This record gives sequence, structure tokens and C-alpha cells, in this order.
Amino acid sequence: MQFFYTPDTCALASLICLIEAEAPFELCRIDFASEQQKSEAYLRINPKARVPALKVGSEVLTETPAILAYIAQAFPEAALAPSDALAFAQVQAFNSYLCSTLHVAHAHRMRGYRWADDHSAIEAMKAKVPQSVAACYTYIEQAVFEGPFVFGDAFTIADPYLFTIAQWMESDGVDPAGFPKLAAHRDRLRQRPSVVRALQEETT
Ligand SMILES: N[C@@H](CCC(=O)N[C@@H](CS)C(=O)NCC(=O)O)C(=O)O
Repeated sequence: MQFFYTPDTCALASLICLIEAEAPFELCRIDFASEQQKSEAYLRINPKARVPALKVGSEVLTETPAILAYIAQAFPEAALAPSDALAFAQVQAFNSYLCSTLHVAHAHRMRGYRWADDHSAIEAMKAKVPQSVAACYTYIEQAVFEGPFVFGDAFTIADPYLFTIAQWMESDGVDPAGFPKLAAHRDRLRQRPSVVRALQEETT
């Protein structure tokens, strides 16, 4: 497998899971500074011009929830997701929320140009980020998070994904002190060997 990533992006969640699963893969770094995600060569891999992308044989998987679910199912011995269908769907519901709601709220800070051309509209979207992102964390802290992991005692594909996005709390203008369970989860995951290794590998 080839894993296409950029440091400090949502690709970290999939990298942690590849390491957890002890999956064989080659790391392929995409350089945002030179806009390599828009290069012809990368667009042939992922026409969406985004990371992450996971090449499995001749197939390319994109979208973090899909990549995480694939890793969990392709490497079942790593036990990264529940085998019960309903419990698995709950993990997918959570990861879909991170992908389609929390990550998108965060993207309004740096990528407002995706939704508007008008400078004042872009600035207004940026100004709303601390509030819209905090509302997502309030929902997760109060209605979802079981502890010590998202879904209780078992570490699942939901944990590295939440960890990855929660790394951006401060830069999104959200104070982690307002979310004690999520802040403790973030601290706990920072110590986990797969996370330590992923953070090292993505920057080397
Ligand atoms: N829904 C996608 C989002 C992927 C995405 O937006 N990735 C960002 C990095 S976090 C990216 O590649 N941005 C490059 C750009 O906007 O040019 C997923 O969850 O995998």
C-alpha cells in the first residue's frame, strides 16, 4: 500500500491506524507549500486534490472514515473496530460527524475561499470558527464520549481521528479547559506508542 499524506493534517488519523494495524505501507509525502496536491501526478491519484489517500493495489481510497474502516476490516487482528454491526455503525456515525461537521467547521478558518469570494464573507466565516467548532466539542464531550476512549474501554478508529482534529483546538480558538474529558483523551493519546511514532514519521 502507498499512503499519501501531509504533516499536520487529518491524514494523521489514518497514519496512526496503519501503525496500530502493523500494516505494510510506503509513506508518500505531499508538499502543500508547493501545492503538490494540485499537481497532475497527484490528481491522477486523488482528483479531489486532498490528503489522505491510500493506494491499495490498483485502487485508491479517499475520505478518512472510509480509509479508517478499511484498515480496521483489512487487519481485524488489530481489533480497531467492533465486529457487531450496530456498534460498528455507531463508530462510523461518529467518524462521519468528525469528517462532515467538525472538520468542515474547522476548515472555515483557513479555507473560507471554498465557500465565498467576498472578503468580508470569508472574514465572517473565520470569526465564527471558535463558536461553531466549540459547539461540536460540546456535543462530543456531553453526548458521545464514554471514556477512557470515545466508545468506552476499547481503543477504536474513532480515537486517533478525534485526537487528530482535537490537536487543532487552540488554533481554532477553543480552550481545551472547557472540555476536560476530551483534553484528557488528547493527553492520553499523545503518550500512545503508535501516536508518538506517527508524529515522528510524518515530520521526518
Ligand atoms: N473529507 C476529507 C477531507 C480531506 C481534506 O480536506 N484534507 C485537507 C487536509 S486536512 C487537504 O488535503 N487540504 C488541501 C487543500 O485544501 O488544498 C477527509 O476526511 O479525508
